Amino acid sequence: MKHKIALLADVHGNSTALKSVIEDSIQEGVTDYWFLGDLIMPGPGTNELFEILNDIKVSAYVKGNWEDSFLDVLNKNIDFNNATDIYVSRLVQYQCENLNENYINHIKNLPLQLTKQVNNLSISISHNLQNKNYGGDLWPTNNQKSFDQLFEYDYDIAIYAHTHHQLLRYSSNDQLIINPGTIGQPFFIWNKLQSDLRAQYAILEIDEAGIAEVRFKKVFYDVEKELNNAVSKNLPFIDLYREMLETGKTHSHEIELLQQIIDKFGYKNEIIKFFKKNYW
Ligand SMILES: [Mn+2]
Repeated sequence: MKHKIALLADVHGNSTALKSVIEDSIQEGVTDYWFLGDLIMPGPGTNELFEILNDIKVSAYVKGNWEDSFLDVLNKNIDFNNATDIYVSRLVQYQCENLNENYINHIKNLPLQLTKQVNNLSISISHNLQNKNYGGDLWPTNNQKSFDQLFEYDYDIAIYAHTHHQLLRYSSNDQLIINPGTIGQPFFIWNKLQSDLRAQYAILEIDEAGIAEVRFKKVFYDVEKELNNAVSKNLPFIDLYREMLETGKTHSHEIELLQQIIDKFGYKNEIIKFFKKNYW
């Protein structure tokens, strides 16, 4: 039997980009969808993102580091004097004010890794490493040894995401590694590539003979529409979101800039109030 699987990852709250990718995948005649994590934040998307995944009957969803950041804030596992923690907490507050409880529970129950058997191929799906969904271990330019960590078990193919870079390479033993890139948050360090910030995904086709095709795609979406969506929903840190979508640049670790925004909008006090409510 022929399987045509769309590999989706790193939506980061961008429902406009996700919708464009789904439309493209339907035209491609995709038969299955796997999602590799980082669905929400910092963009404005909330329930509609989960509804889209339900509509397309996603058959795999593994937990990204942003889903874990979401859960860390729910567990109040944050430092009030750390600007990045306040940034993430304010985004989680936005989610909690919008997100249905069943979707919050969905996030709580996500696995770090899934194994799929397609025809005779064993395929591992994880956000980053199978037991670690954060960190820079699998950055595209890292050494072979880092990538070989994906094959502690005898998988034929390992699929990961997290680095927001489309990639195809092999393990030392010639097993296949695929990264479908990012739907909602593309960026490139090399200037000339940076100008193309279309939504990314990949299609993996497996037939009776084996791996028939791996195809990396880029899909246009309406950035203005997504930014208008963010404005209408009063997304916190919207200027950072705008800059990210327009230029690919992120500032979530620039403490001084974050602190200025936090002070300007009084976000720290909002977080303190939010934690007192404790309604999840
Ligand atoms: Mn990630």
